[in-house]
Amino acid sequence: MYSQGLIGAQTETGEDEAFLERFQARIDAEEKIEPTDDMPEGYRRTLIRQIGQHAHSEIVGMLPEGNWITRAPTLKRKAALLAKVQDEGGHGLYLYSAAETLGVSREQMTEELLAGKAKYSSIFNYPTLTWADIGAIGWLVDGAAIMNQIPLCRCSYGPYSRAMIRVCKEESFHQRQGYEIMMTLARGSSEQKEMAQDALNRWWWPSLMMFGPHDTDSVHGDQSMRWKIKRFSNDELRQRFVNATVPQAEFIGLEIPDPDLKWNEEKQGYDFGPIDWDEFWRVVRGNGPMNRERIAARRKAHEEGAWVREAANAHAAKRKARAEASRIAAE
Ligand code: BYC
Repeated sequence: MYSQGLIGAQTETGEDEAFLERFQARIDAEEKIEPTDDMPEGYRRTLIRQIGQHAHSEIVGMLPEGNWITRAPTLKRKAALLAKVQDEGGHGLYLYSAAETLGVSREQMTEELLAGKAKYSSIFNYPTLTWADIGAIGWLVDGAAIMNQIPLCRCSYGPYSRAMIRVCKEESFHQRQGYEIMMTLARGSSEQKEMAQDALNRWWWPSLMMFGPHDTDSVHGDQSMRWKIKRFSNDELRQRFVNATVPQAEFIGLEIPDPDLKWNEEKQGYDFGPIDWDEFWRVVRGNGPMNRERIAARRKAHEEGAWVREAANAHAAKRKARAEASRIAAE
Protein backbone atom coordinates (compact mmCIF):
# COMPACT_ATOMS: atom_id res chain seq x y z
CA MET A 1 0.00 0.00 0.00
CA TYR A 2 2.71 2.46 0.96
CA SER A 3 6.43 2.19 1.54
CA GLN A 4 7.58 1.28 5.04
CA GLY A 5 10.27 2.89 7.16
CA LEU A 6 11.09 5.91 5.01
CA ILE A 7 11.11 9.25 6.77
CA GLY A 8 8.50 11.52 5.19
CA ALA A 9 7.10 8.68 3.03
CA GLN A 10 3.63 9.39 1.66
CA THR A 11 0.62 7.07 1.48
CA GLU A 12 -1.58 6.79 -1.59
CA THR A 13 -3.81 9.52 -0.15
CA GLY A 14 -0.79 11.80 0.23
CA GLU A 15 -0.67 11.41 4.00
CA ASP A 16 2.64 11.27 5.75
CA GLU A 17 3.46 7.80 7.06
CA ALA A 18 4.83 9.22 10.31
CA PHE A 19 1.52 11.08 10.80
CA LEU A 20 -0.45 7.84 10.34
CA GLU A 21 1.79 6.09 12.86
CA ARG A 22 1.35 8.89 15.40
CA PHE A 23 -2.41 8.76 14.88
CA GLN A 24 -2.48 4.97 15.34
CA ALA A 25 -0.42 5.36 18.53
CA ARG A 26 -3.07 7.73 19.93
CA ILE A 27 -5.76 5.19 19.06
CA ASP A 28 -3.77 2.35 20.64
CA ALA A 29 -3.35 4.45 23.80
CA GLU A 30 -7.17 4.75 23.95
CA GLU A 31 -7.09 8.54 23.47
CA LYS A 32 -10.30 10.05 22.16
CA ILE A 33 -10.07 11.81 18.81
CA GLU A 34 -11.91 15.15 18.83
CA PRO A 35 -13.30 17.19 15.89
CA THR A 36 -10.43 19.71 15.79
CA ASP A 37 -7.72 17.01 15.89
CA ASP A 38 -5.84 16.00 12.75
CA MET A 39 -7.09 12.68 11.47
CA PRO A 40 -6.46 10.54 8.38
CA GLU A 41 -8.91 11.16 5.56
CA GLY A 42 -9.96 7.48 5.62
CA TYR A 43 -10.84 7.71 9.33
CA ARG A 44 -12.96 10.80 8.69
CA ARG A 45 -14.70 9.20 5.69
CA THR A 46 -15.40 5.95 7.56
CA LEU A 47 -17.01 7.84 10.41
CA ILE A 48 -19.10 10.05 8.13
CA ARG A 49 -20.35 6.90 6.38
CA GLN A 50 -21.11 4.94 9.54
CA ILE A 51 -22.56 7.79 11.63
CA GLY A 52 -24.58 9.05 8.64
CA GLN A 53 -26.03 5.57 8.00
CA HIS A 54 -26.73 5.21 11.69
CA ALA A 55 -28.57 8.57 11.83
CA HIS A 56 -30.66 7.66 8.77
CA SER A 57 -31.51 4.31 10.40
CA GLU A 58 -32.92 6.07 13.44
CA ILE A 59 -35.01 8.46 11.34
CA VAL A 60 -36.31 5.79 8.94
CA GLY A 61 -36.70 3.49 11.96
CA MET A 62 -39.43 5.77 13.28
CA LEU A 63 -41.70 4.77 10.40
CA PRO A 64 -42.53 1.08 11.01
CA GLU A 65 -43.43 1.77 14.65
CA GLY A 66 -45.05 5.14 13.95
CA ASN A 67 -47.51 3.11 11.91
CA TRP A 68 -48.95 1.67 15.16
CA ILE A 69 -49.15 4.77 17.39
CA THR A 70 -52.81 5.38 16.51
CA ARG A 71 -53.66 1.70 16.95
CA ALA A 72 -51.85 0.85 20.19
CA PRO A 73 -54.22 -1.26 22.31
CA THR A 74 -54.20 0.84 25.51
CA LEU A 75 -53.38 4.39 26.58
CA LYS A 76 -50.31 3.13 28.48
CA ARG A 77 -49.01 1.29 25.41
CA LYS A 78 -49.65 4.33 23.24
CA ALA A 79 -47.76 6.65 25.61
CA ALA A 80 -44.77 4.28 25.76
CA LEU A 81 -44.66 3.82 21.98
CA LEU A 82 -44.96 7.55 21.38
CA ALA A 83 -42.05 8.19 23.76
CA LYS A 84 -39.96 5.50 22.06
CA VAL A 85 -40.53 6.87 18.57
CA GLN A 86 -39.68 10.38 19.82
CA ASP A 87 -36.47 9.01 21.37
CA GLU A 88 -35.52 7.62 17.95
CA GLY A 89 -36.00 11.05 16.36
CA GLY A 90 -33.72 12.43 19.09
CA HIS A 91 -31.08 9.75 18.40
CA GLY A 92 -31.12 10.72 14.73
CA LEU A 93 -30.49 14.34 15.68
CA TYR A 94 -27.54 13.61 18.02
CA LEU A 95 -26.05 11.43 15.30
CA TYR A 96 -26.47 13.98 12.50
CA SER A 97 -24.80 16.52 14.81
CA ALA A 98 -21.93 14.10 15.51
CA ALA A 99 -21.47 13.57 11.74
CA GLU A 100 -21.52 17.35 11.17
CA THR A 101 -18.44 17.71 13.40
CA LEU A 102 -16.58 15.82 10.64
CA GLY A 103 -17.33 18.42 7.98
CA VAL A 104 -20.46 17.07 6.29
CA SER A 105 -23.72 19.04 6.42
CA ARG A 106 -27.09 17.73 7.52
CA GLU A 107 -28.58 18.96 4.21
CA GLN A 108 -26.07 16.90 2.26
CA MET A 109 -26.79 13.76 4.30
CA THR A 110 -30.55 14.26 3.94
CA GLU A 111 -30.27 14.78 0.18
CA GLU A 112 -28.32 11.54 -0.15
CA LEU A 113 -30.95 9.65 1.84
CA LEU A 114 -33.84 11.06 -0.17
CA ALA A 115 -32.05 10.34 -3.45
CA GLY A 116 -31.72 6.69 -2.38
CA LYS A 117 -27.89 6.98 -2.36
CA ALA A 118 -27.29 6.62 1.39
CA LYS A 119 -27.72 3.33 3.19
CA TYR A 120 -29.74 2.79 6.35
CA SER A 121 -30.30 -0.40 8.32
CA SER A 122 -31.87 -3.22 6.28
CA ILE A 123 -34.25 -4.02 9.15
CA PHE A 124 -36.49 -1.01 8.54
CA ASN A 125 -37.55 -2.24 5.12
CA TYR A 126 -39.93 -4.84 6.54
CA PRO A 127 -43.62 -4.13 7.22
CA THR A 128 -45.27 -4.03 10.68
CA LEU A 129 -48.34 -6.18 10.09
CA THR A 130 -49.70 -6.71 13.63
CA TRP A 131 -49.38 -5.20 17.12
CA ALA A 132 -47.02 -8.08 18.02
CA ASP A 133 -44.54 -6.63 15.51
CA ILE A 134 -44.13 -3.66 17.86
CA GLY A 135 -43.17 -6.10 20.62
CA ALA A 136 -40.81 -7.98 18.29
CA ILE A 137 -39.12 -4.77 17.14
CA GLY A 138 -38.50 -3.58 20.71
CA TRP A 139 -37.27 -6.97 21.87
CA LEU A 140 -35.23 -8.07 18.85
CA VAL A 141 -34.37 -4.94 16.85
CA ASP A 142 -33.59 -2.76 19.84
CA GLY A 143 -31.93 -5.77 21.50
CA ALA A 144 -29.66 -6.17 18.46
CA ALA A 145 -29.09 -2.40 18.41
CA ILE A 146 -27.94 -2.43 22.06
CA MET A 147 -25.57 -5.33 21.42
CA ASN A 148 -24.04 -3.36 18.54
CA GLN A 149 -24.10 0.04 20.24
CA ILE A 150 -22.76 -0.66 23.75
CA PRO A 151 -19.25 -1.15 22.28
CA LEU A 152 -19.73 2.06 20.25
CA CYS A 153 -19.81 3.94 23.60
CA ARG A 154 -16.05 3.21 23.60
CA CYS A 155 -15.56 4.27 19.97
CA SER A 156 -12.35 6.27 19.44
CA TYR A 157 -14.20 9.30 18.04
CA GLY A 158 -15.33 11.47 20.99
CA PRO A 159 -18.63 12.94 19.70
CA TYR A 160 -19.89 9.54 18.45
CA SER A 161 -18.96 7.73 21.66
CA ARG A 162 -20.64 10.39 23.83
CA ALA A 163 -23.83 10.33 21.71
CA MET A 164 -23.90 6.55 22.06
CA ILE A 165 -23.87 6.64 25.87
CA ARG A 166 -27.17 8.49 25.94
CA VAL A 167 -28.64 6.48 23.07
CA CYS A 168 -27.88 3.20 24.83
CA LYS A 169 -29.63 4.28 28.04
CA GLU A 170 -32.78 4.93 26.04
CA GLU A 171 -32.44 1.76 23.95
CA SER A 172 -32.47 -0.37 27.05
CA PHE A 173 -35.93 0.99 27.98
CA HIS A 174 -37.02 0.31 24.37
CA GLN A 175 -35.89 -3.29 24.56
CA ARG A 176 -37.72 -3.87 27.83
CA GLN A 177 -40.98 -2.37 26.60
CA GLY A 178 -40.82 -4.66 23.54
CA TYR A 179 -40.09 -7.77 25.57
CA GLU A 180 -42.90 -6.92 27.96
CA ILE A 181 -45.37 -6.67 25.04
CA MET A 182 -44.20 -10.09 23.81
CA MET A 183 -44.47 -11.57 27.30
CA THR A 184 -48.02 -10.26 27.69
CA LEU A 185 -49.08 -11.67 24.31
CA ALA A 186 -47.30 -14.99 24.90
CA ARG A 187 -49.17 -15.41 28.17
CA GLY A 188 -52.50 -14.28 26.70
CA SER A 189 -55.10 -16.11 24.59
CA SER A 190 -54.02 -18.71 22.04
CA GLU A 191 -54.60 -16.13 19.25
CA GLN A 192 -52.35 -13.65 21.04
CA LYS A 193 -49.62 -16.24 21.53
CA GLU A 194 -49.86 -17.17 17.84
CA MET A 195 -49.55 -13.52 16.90
CA ALA A 196 -46.39 -13.20 19.03
CA GLN A 197 -44.91 -16.37 17.47
CA ASP A 198 -45.71 -15.13 13.96
CA ALA A 199 -43.94 -11.82 14.68
CA LEU A 200 -40.90 -13.67 16.03
CA ASN A 201 -40.88 -15.86 12.89
CA ARG A 202 -40.83 -12.82 10.62
CA TRP A 203 -38.36 -10.63 12.58
CA TRP A 204 -35.79 -13.20 13.74
CA TRP A 205 -33.71 -13.57 10.56
CA PRO A 206 -33.82 -9.89 9.54
CA SER A 207 -32.62 -9.07 13.10
CA LEU A 208 -29.59 -11.33 12.65
CA MET A 209 -28.88 -9.57 9.34
CA MET A 210 -28.72 -6.20 11.12
CA PHE A 211 -25.19 -7.04 12.29
CA GLY A 212 -23.98 -6.90 8.69
CA PRO A 213 -22.30 -9.48 6.42
CA HIS A 214 -20.11 -12.31 7.72
CA ASP A 215 -16.66 -11.11 8.79
CA THR A 216 -15.16 -12.65 5.65
CA ASP A 217 -17.39 -10.33 3.53
CA SER A 218 -17.16 -7.25 5.76
CA VAL A 219 -15.35 -4.63 3.67
CA HIS A 220 -14.68 -2.12 6.43
CA GLY A 221 -14.53 -4.36 9.49
CA ASP A 222 -10.77 -4.89 9.91
CA GLN A 223 -9.78 -1.26 9.39
CA SER A 224 -12.60 -0.02 11.65
CA MET A 225 -11.41 -2.41 14.37
CA ARG A 226 -7.82 -1.13 14.03
CA TRP A 227 -9.10 2.42 14.40
CA LYS A 228 -11.25 1.29 17.36
CA ILE A 229 -14.39 2.62 15.72
CA LYS A 230 -15.75 -0.93 15.97
CA ARG A 231 -14.68 -2.98 19.00
CA PHE A 232 -16.11 -6.35 17.91
CA SER A 233 -16.68 -7.92 14.52
CA ASN A 234 -20.12 -8.40 12.92
CA ASP A 235 -20.08 -12.17 13.60
CA GLU A 236 -18.94 -11.77 17.22
CA LEU A 237 -21.83 -9.41 17.99
CA ARG A 238 -24.34 -11.58 16.13
CA GLN A 239 -23.26 -14.60 18.19
CA ARG A 240 -23.60 -12.65 21.45
CA PHE A 241 -27.09 -11.56 20.41
CA VAL A 242 -28.19 -15.13 19.68
CA ASN A 243 -26.75 -16.32 23.01
CA ALA A 244 -28.60 -13.62 24.93
CA THR A 245 -31.92 -13.89 23.08
CA VAL A 246 -32.58 -17.65 22.90
CA PRO A 247 -33.12 -18.00 26.70
CA GLN A 248 -35.45 -14.96 26.60
CA ALA A 249 -37.60 -16.70 23.96
CA GLU A 250 -37.61 -19.90 26.02
CA PHE A 251 -38.65 -17.97 29.14
CA ILE A 252 -41.83 -16.70 27.46
CA GLY A 253 -42.52 -19.99 25.67
CA LEU A 254 -41.83 -18.88 22.10
CA GLU A 255 -39.81 -20.82 19.58
CA ILE A 256 -36.90 -19.39 17.57
CA PRO A 257 -37.66 -20.24 13.90
CA ASP A 258 -34.40 -22.08 13.25
CA PRO A 259 -34.30 -25.91 13.08
CA ASP A 260 -30.48 -25.81 13.26
CA LEU A 261 -30.34 -23.86 16.51
CA LYS A 262 -28.39 -25.90 19.05
CA TRP A 263 -26.34 -25.24 22.18
CA ASN A 264 -22.66 -25.89 21.56
CA GLU A 265 -20.99 -26.80 24.84
CA GLU A 266 -17.49 -26.37 23.49
CA LYS A 267 -17.94 -22.80 22.28
CA GLN A 268 -20.38 -21.98 25.11
CA GLY A 269 -22.78 -20.52 22.58
CA TYR A 270 -25.53 -21.50 20.14
CA ASP A 271 -24.89 -22.82 16.65
CA PHE A 272 -27.46 -21.45 14.26
CA GLY A 273 -28.61 -22.02 10.68
CA PRO A 274 -27.47 -20.20 7.54
CA ILE A 275 -28.54 -16.60 6.93
CA ASP A 276 -30.15 -15.79 3.58
CA TRP A 277 -27.57 -13.29 2.30
CA ASP A 278 -29.36 -12.95 -1.05
CA GLU A 279 -32.32 -11.52 0.83
CA PHE A 280 -30.00 -9.22 2.82
CA TRP A 281 -28.34 -7.75 -0.28
CA ARG A 282 -31.67 -7.44 -2.08
CA VAL A 283 -32.96 -5.33 0.81
CA VAL A 284 -29.73 -3.31 1.16
CA ARG A 285 -29.77 -2.53 -2.58
CA GLY A 286 -33.27 -1.04 -2.37
CA ASN A 287 -35.48 -3.99 -3.30
CA GLY A 288 -36.86 -5.05 0.08
CA PRO A 289 -40.58 -5.19 0.84
CA MET A 290 -40.81 -1.58 2.05
CA ASN A 291 -37.78 0.33 0.65
CA ARG A 292 -39.78 2.48 -1.76
CA GLU A 293 -42.48 3.33 0.80
CA ARG A 294 -39.86 4.30 3.40
CA ILE A 295 -38.05 6.74 1.12
CA ALA A 296 -41.35 8.13 -0.21
CA ALA A 297 -42.51 8.76 3.40
CA ARG A 298 -39.25 10.56 4.25
CA ARG A 299 -39.46 12.63 1.07
CA LYS A 300 -43.06 13.66 1.89
CA ALA A 301 -42.08 14.60 5.46
CA HIS A 302 -39.13 16.61 4.14
CA GLU A 303 -41.30 18.52 1.65
CA GLU A 304 -44.05 19.15 4.16
CA GLY A 305 -41.48 20.37 6.69
CA ALA A 306 -39.97 22.97 4.32
CA TRP A 307 -41.91 25.81 5.98
CA VAL A 308 -40.49 24.86 9.39
CA ARG A 309 -36.93 25.06 8.09
CA GLU A 310 -37.68 28.38 6.40
CA ALA A 311 -39.23 29.79 9.58
CA ALA A 312 -36.29 28.56 11.72
CA ASN A 313 -33.80 30.15 9.31
CA ALA A 314 -35.73 33.44 9.25
CA HIS A 315 -35.85 33.43 13.06
CA ALA A 316 -32.10 32.72 13.32
CA ALA A 317 -31.34 35.52 10.82
CA LYS A 318 -33.48 37.97 12.83
CA ARG A 319 -31.74 37.06 16.09
CA LYS A 320 -28.34 37.44 14.46
CA ALA A 321 -29.27 40.87 13.05
CA ARG A 322 -30.58 41.96 16.47
CA ALA A 323 -27.40 40.77 18.23
CA GLU A 324 -25.27 42.56 15.62
CA ALA A 325 -27.28 45.79 16.06
CA SER A 326 -26.87 45.75 19.86
CA ARG A 327 -23.14 45.02 19.49
CA ILE A 328 -22.73 48.08 17.21
CA ALA A 329 -24.84 50.22 19.59
CA ALA A 330 -22.61 49.17 22.52
CA GLU A 331 -19.36 50.16 20.72
N1 BYC B 1 -28.17 -2.70 6.63
O1 BYC B 1 -18.06 -3.72 5.80
P1 BYC B 1 -19.32 -3.85 6.59
C1 BYC B 1 -31.58 1.19 15.55
C2 BYC B 1 -23.46 -2.39 4.63
S1 BYC B 1 -30.69 1.89 14.29
C3 BYC B 1 -27.74 -1.98 5.56
O2 BYC B 1 -19.38 -4.90 7.62
P2 BYC B 1 -19.37 -1.78 8.63
C4 BYC B 1 -32.99 1.49 15.79
C5 BYC B 1 -22.34 -1.49 5.12
O3 BYC B 1 -22.83 -0.18 5.33
C6 BYC B 1 -29.64 0.56 13.76
N2 BYC B 1 -26.44 -1.98 5.14
O4 BYC B 1 -19.68 -2.40 7.20
C7 BYC B 1 -33.58 2.60 15.26
C8 BYC B 1 -21.35 -1.60 3.99
O5 BYC B 1 -21.80 -0.81 2.87
P3 BYC B 1 -21.04 0.58 2.42
C9 BYC B 1 -28.51 1.03 12.95
C10 BYC B 1 -25.56 -2.71 5.87
O6 BYC B 1 -19.78 -0.36 8.59
C11 BYC B 1 -34.95 2.80 15.42
C12 BYC B 1 -21.50 -3.04 3.55
O7 BYC B 1 -22.78 -3.46 4.00
N3 BYC B 1 -27.27 0.81 13.67
O8 BYC B 1 -30.98 0.39 16.15
O9 BYC B 1 -17.98 -2.09 9.05
C13 BYC B 1 -35.72 1.85 16.09
C14 BYC B 1 -20.44 -3.95 4.13
O10 BYC B 1 -20.54 -4.05 5.57
C15 BYC B 1 -25.95 -3.45 7.00
C16 BYC B 1 -26.11 1.27 13.22
O11 BYC B 1 -26.05 1.90 12.19
C17 BYC B 1 -27.30 -3.43 7.38
N4 BYC B 1 -27.79 -4.13 8.43
O12 BYC B 1 -20.35 -2.59 9.62
C18 BYC B 1 -35.11 0.74 16.64
C19 BYC B 1 -24.92 0.99 14.09
N5 BYC B 1 -24.85 -4.07 7.51
O13 BYC B 1 -21.18 1.54 3.56
C20 BYC B 1 -33.74 0.54 16.50
C21 BYC B 1 -23.64 1.60 13.58
C22 BYC B 1 -23.83 -3.73 6.70
O14 BYC B 1 -19.61 0.22 2.14
N6 BYC B 1 -23.11 0.88 12.45
N7 BYC B 1 -24.25 -2.93 5.72
O15 BYC B 1 -21.79 1.05 1.21
C23 BYC B 1 -22.32 -0.20 12.56
O16 BYC B 1 -22.03 -0.70 13.64
C24 BYC B 1 -21.72 -0.76 11.29
O17 BYC B 1 -21.83 0.23 10.28
C25 BYC B 1 -22.39 -2.08 10.83
C26 BYC B 1 -21.75 -2.50 9.47
C27 BYC B 1 -22.14 -3.19 11.83
C28 BYC B 1 -23.89 -1.91 10.59
